[in-house]
Amino acid sequence: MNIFVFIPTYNEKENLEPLIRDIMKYPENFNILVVDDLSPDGTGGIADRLTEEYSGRVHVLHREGLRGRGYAGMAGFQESVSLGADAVIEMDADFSHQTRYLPEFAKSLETNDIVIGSRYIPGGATEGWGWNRKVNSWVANQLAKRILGLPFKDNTSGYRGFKKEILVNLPWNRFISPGPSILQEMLFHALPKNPRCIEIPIVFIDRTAGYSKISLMVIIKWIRALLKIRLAGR
Ligand SMILES: Nc1nc2c(ncn2[C@@H]2O[C@H](COP(=O)(O)OP(=O)(O)OP(=O)(O)O)[C@@H](O)[C@H]2O)c(=O)[nH]1
Ligand SMILES: [Mg+2]
Repeated sequence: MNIFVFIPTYNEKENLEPLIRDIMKYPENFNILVVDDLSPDGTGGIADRLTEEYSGRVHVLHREGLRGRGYAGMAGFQESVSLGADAVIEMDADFSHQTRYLPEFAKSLETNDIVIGSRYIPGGATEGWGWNRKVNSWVANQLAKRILGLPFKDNTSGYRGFKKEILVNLPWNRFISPGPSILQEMLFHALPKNPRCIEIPIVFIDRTAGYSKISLMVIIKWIRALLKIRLAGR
């Protein structure tokens, strides 16, 4: 199976090179697509250099115009499929999502359509979070469940895999998420077709380099976006 690891980046200059080198240690069928939104810190240039070094296995898309985790997601999944992916695993660039789980994701994708790296099933955990981050995450998970009816133990994880068949059938042209609500929007639109889903435990480690792009404004916009997704319906 041809796997693409899709990594959205915005100002991740400390993280991207070690992350790509780490993933390149996995078997040849693991490819990478970086989607960078013209990061002012030069992350895009680092991606370009590694694209040449690992020619054919590492790819980069430089997005122009409005930046956003949601826009990057729409571009990243569709571009991965056009580059020949049979399945796409998305992960953050900040090492919160450990690469050691990639083989298990790939294996689970052989018999499942959607694989979610879950912090909230036995064996899963978060490391390095204070109580406020834990409460925020719990509330976010509840909102995703109640507003959109998402059924997972971890509805806000950004470490997940999708089979190509799911991705090509999503109504991308109706997607409305500029930001992180794309994580929930994808599940909302994928679930009615009864995909085979599994959650696998992951230990999420708080980032040690770079900075989080999540702010109070991002959270408020995320909740508004969930409501809009629900109102727009399927
Ligand atoms: N292309 C692109 N990537 C983004 C954008 N915003 C965030 N990202 C990337 O999306 C991933 C998740 O962003 P983070 O800031 O780590 O947010 P998070 O992981 O939800 O929150 P933290 O746990 O606080 O780090 C990282 O790889 C970011 O670089 C954006 O506007 N465009
Ligand atoms: Mg992060």
